[in-house]
Amino acid sequence: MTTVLHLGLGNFHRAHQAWYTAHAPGTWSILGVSLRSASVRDALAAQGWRYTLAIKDHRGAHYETLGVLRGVLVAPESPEAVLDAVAAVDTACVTITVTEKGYTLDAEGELDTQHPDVQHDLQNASPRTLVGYLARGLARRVAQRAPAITVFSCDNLPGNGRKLQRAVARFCALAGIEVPLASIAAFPDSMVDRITPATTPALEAECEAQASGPSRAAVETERFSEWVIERRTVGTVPDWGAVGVQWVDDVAPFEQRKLRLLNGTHTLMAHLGRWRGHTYVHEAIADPVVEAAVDDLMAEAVDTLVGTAADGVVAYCSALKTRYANPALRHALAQIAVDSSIKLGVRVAPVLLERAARGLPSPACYRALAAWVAQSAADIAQGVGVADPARSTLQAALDAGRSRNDQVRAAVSLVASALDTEAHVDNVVSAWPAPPT
Ligand code: CS2
Repeated sequence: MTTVLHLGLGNFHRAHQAWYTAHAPGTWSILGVSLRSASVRDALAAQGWRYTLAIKDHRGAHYETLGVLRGVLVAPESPEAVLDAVAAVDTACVTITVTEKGYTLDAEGELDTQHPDVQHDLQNASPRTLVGYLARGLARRVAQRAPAITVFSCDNLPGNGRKLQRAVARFCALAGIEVPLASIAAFPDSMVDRITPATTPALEAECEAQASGPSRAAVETERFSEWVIERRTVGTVPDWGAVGVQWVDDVAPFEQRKLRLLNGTHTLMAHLGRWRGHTYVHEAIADPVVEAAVDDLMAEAVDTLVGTAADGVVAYCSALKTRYANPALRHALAQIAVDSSIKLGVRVAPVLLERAARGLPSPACYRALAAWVAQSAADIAQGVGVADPARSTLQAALDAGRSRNDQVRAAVSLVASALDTEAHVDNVVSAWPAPPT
């Protein structure tokens, strides 16, 4: 048995990398680590770590039971076991899905040394952050003379593997941990794609009624799936290529296309869609106002794609809209809206800034930013609040007593400091969404 250690056992992992690993040739199993809560571990433990994946498209649903997990560790309960797992000879490679904020990076994409959890981890042997676990776990791996491993970053960040490697190296330097990082681990970049809503009681009830496998912690996803990984590995890794993974020399064009077209329009819909009274993606894309805004943002993003990234982009955009319209998935806009101050910084701001540098106007990018500020202000005014790492700053920025210009200036500076110049602020204010009728 050969183990893939996975850090961040959310739905996306269970729909994506776990599916590829379950279908890869050979006998692979996954040891999952939840970095925060015990709830998924508890649900999965009660059913022998098996779970149902409901794969859905316009034609209907197909239920698959995945038995690839062999256990789950909850990091806050057993940090030592997690460090041991990073170091274990049996651990062939590591995959990671911890969301953008889990990388604890600053606006420049470097380790955020001011982050309270990073500061905690620099001083303490029991980590709280992904970077702390990797740095201390890899040090243990070196001490045990275990072979080098590949760490696959699978989150929506440009240059995700490289960023993680730099963050771990910086952490080691600051913590005085001596790890020859380049010889103990490889950190390839990767682009991952599969739309995966959060689990709901309705999905569990549906699986209970329709599927033959267990129903708790079931995951629903679309049929479409893509994983493009930089060909830069050490040690043993599953033959994911046999089940559809593309190994390439440069992931950047794939990740740029996906982040700017899919994720950018997702974040736009998350705010403009809710502003217009919608709850789910398939409802938002059926609204002509939202659809037009999506088309415009795609067109602005397409202008920034060059070389391989631009290949087949018209078909790519049209396939995206079919995926959004998938009526079988209940993909909540509120789920996508989470952490928007970070997401906009990698999904929309680069398009806007590249276009501005070329003297091109970007009304659709401004519309996306305006929809975010407007809907976030509405959420705060209604007492719903915003789920965002910059929550307190954002709440203060969007205080109802401030002028719209001041609100926008303070909010967009959280996304990228280059956006708080007056020209951008005025353009965002002018792109304010019309009140829903
Ligand atoms: C979404 C992504 O929640 C979000 O921010 O944009 O999770 C998106 O569904 C995936 O990247 C699709 O691969």
